Amino acid sequence: MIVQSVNTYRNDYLEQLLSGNRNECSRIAKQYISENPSIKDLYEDVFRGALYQVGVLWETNKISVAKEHLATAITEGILNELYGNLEVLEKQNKKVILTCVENELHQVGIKMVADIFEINGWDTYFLGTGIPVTELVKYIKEENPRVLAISMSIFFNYQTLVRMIDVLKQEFPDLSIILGGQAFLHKKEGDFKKIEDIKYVSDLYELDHYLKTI
Ligand code: B12
Repeated sequence: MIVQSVNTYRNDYLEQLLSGNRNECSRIAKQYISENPSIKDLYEDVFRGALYQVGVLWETNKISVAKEHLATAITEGILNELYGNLEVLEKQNKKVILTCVENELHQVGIKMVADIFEINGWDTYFLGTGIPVTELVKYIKEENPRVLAISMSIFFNYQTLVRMIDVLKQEFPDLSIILGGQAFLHKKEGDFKKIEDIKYVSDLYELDHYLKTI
């Protein structure tokens, strides 16, 4: 039973993020979890919701770039802090590598994705941003993962993603690749024609379902 509403949590969290109060943000996150022990809800409703708000405030010049950086850094710090307390299901003996399309700098979402794999008993290899595809290919050969998860936030990176997928499909025809990120959120018919055969997963709830199927 959630005593406070999710909106209250999100607004409080956002307010503390913008004041740069990391301790208070951490307290809010822990209080939320004690009332509703769902990491997915915390990540989606509180963290993602607050960071999307940060994006709107930044885009409309209501907050500075410094505040946006601070908000992101605090949230990443809290993800790391919570990581040690994640309740993990039985180990699956399956590996996933997680990364972003080349040139992409947004890594918070894919970091959350890594945690959901982790909770589901997977061994996760989170590479973050800035991995050239040649290096990724080498690493996949070393680790031989069951799944490769790629995030893309900026639609501008689409052609890079297409080239990346071409290389990966040639090198690893049997590798399961999944895609996600807000570049796909407002997709219209035909936008992603060249990668239509690659599985797209919209959020952490859908990811959880997907993980029950493989
Ligand atoms: C923080 C931030 C940054 C930071 C990122 C730092 C970091 N360590 O990640 C920095 C400062 C680097 C940055 C830079 C830029 N940013 Co920025 N940024 C943001 C901000 C405020 C938050 C991003 C975030 O963490 N969101 C929260 C996460 C949890 O959400 P998410 O990524 O969508 O992830 C969720 C799902 O999509 C899904 N998911 C994501 N990936 C994957 C992958 C898989 C496999 C799966 C299953 C699911 C999945 O899971 C998550 C949970 O549900 C957003 C605002 C916003 N709306 O998000 C703008 C935003 C994304 N940025 C934007 C822009 C324009 C830029 C810049 C171009 C600005 C500039 N002029 O330089 C650059 C581009 C840099 C680059 N080459 O990538 C725009 C993008 C608009 C668009 N869609 O084209 C946004 C929306 C801001 C805005 N309103 O204008 N940014």
